[in-house]
Amino acid sequence: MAPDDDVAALCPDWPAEFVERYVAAGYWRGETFSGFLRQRAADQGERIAVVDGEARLSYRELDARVERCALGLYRLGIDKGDRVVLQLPNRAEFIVACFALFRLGALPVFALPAHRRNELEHFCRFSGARALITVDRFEGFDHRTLARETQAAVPTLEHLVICGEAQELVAFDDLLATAPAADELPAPPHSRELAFFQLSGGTTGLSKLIPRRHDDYIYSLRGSNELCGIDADSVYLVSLPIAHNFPMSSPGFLGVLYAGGQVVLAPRPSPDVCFPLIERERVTITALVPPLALIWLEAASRGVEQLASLEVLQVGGAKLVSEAARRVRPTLGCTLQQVFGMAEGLVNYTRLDDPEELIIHTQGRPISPLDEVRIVDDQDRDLPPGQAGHLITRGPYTIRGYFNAPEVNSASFTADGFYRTGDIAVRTEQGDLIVEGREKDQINRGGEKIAMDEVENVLLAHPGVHDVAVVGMPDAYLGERSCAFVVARDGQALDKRDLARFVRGRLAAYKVPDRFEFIDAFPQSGVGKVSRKVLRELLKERFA
Ligand code: OOB
Repeated sequence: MAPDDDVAALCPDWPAEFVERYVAAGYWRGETFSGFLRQRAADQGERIAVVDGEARLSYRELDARVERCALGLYRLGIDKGDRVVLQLPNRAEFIVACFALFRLGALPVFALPAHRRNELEHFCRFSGARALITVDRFEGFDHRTLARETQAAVPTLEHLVICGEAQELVAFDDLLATAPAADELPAPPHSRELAFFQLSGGTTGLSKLIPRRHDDYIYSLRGSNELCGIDADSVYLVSLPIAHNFPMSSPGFLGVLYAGGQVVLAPRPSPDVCFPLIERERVTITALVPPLALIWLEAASRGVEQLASLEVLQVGGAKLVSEAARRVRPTLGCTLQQVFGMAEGLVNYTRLDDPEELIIHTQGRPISPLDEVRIVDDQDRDLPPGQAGHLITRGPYTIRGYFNAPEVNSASFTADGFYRTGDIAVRTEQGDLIVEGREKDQINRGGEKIAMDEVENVLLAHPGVHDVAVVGMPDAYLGERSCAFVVARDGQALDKRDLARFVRGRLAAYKVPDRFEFIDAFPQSGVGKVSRKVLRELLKERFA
């Protein structure tokens, strides 16, 4: 799409009656991201906002950097409504770039550092991005080269901005050279306007873009802060990749900045990095996916003195088994908070003062009294408490549709605007939710989502592959891993390592199948569709 297409027109909005309802309830208050940062800088400018390694930025310094960065981007040609793909690890530059784009009304598209050629190209092309902001190298990978390759493939992509060694490209630090004069920046955006795009985990092929607005997202921050006990004295450690919706908004770094608290950035989520940071910065709360929680529990059993300040450990993104949930308080000495959320909106939390058994066995309740959560059967009829069914939802921070995807939208949303989450859940008599499973064609690998057909489509492009089907297999540590069943072309001998390398060059490493199984032909489930169910059975047999 062309950069000057009207993006807003391609993002379904809430009907007027719902806008009125959410405004009347006091949920949508007309605040914007750059507006609240400005306010915090005015109210408590000398307090520390962000800690990145040895660098400590006060609210005043953060706001000043954001203004400079906004001017730098504006002079480069980035203006209101322009999409900018942001692919940065957990560094202060992420937060600066993010708020600078918010200030301009330009729209960040939040890629993860793990994303590779196919994904990045898709985000840039599909959003019609004018710029990509990335890093020189991260975890041994050369992002600068990936940026150049992406630019060669996507005509709209005019600018590449690099954090670190930029070579001939635009250096992020150079963007910060000049402080803007009073009227040098354009008017800030309105709270009802688009603020950014999150990425969907994806169930069919490539990730969809999730349009979020200032009003709805900031409401979810405020609601989360209240339920997570966040205030100006909170210190939040960003352990997970910062661009993901969980560490961004539940309450995440944005919630904590909204409250005037302190955000500490961890370059990696491992205990050897995070435990010393928790001790040094007196961290009070952080968020993990279940496999990392298991690693932290294991590490903490060798001593938890470093974690003395930690009050809350949030775990979400995938189901935490109750045996692990039960170990959190005795082992880490803090309260567990289960978080069942989605980038499309709805977030559920166990409450900090819930009875321990609820915290261990449920995935909590929605943020908002105006979250409408229904558990329905195959005909969308409501089911009583205790009965498992499809979870569908609408509310003051759940989107009404993906960006530029009318067909997907008609399948993923009901006619009256409920989002079909693809999750199978039960609601207890008391209103707590328990996630029982999933109906969507997706593998949840320890919180990282894999759309099976995205991986299949990549493998189908391999010259030796005739056909392929990817299925999930249960795993004690990750919850699920992926297995690709491959039919070779004309009896060719295929090498598993070569297939893995083929996928790794194109997609995020977590999407590379954990296992490859060769098979002569696929079991069919009628109408020529591969039966994943039969393949999963086959996997069980081969494992046994
Ligand atoms: C979070 O967001 P996404 O968009 O990566 O994934 C959403 C999906 C949910 O539909 C569900 O299938 C699964 O991830 N999920 C859980 C879960 N939390 C998420 N399944 C079982 N138990 C949980 N606690 O993953 C996300 C976004 C914001 C906050 C937290 C997680």
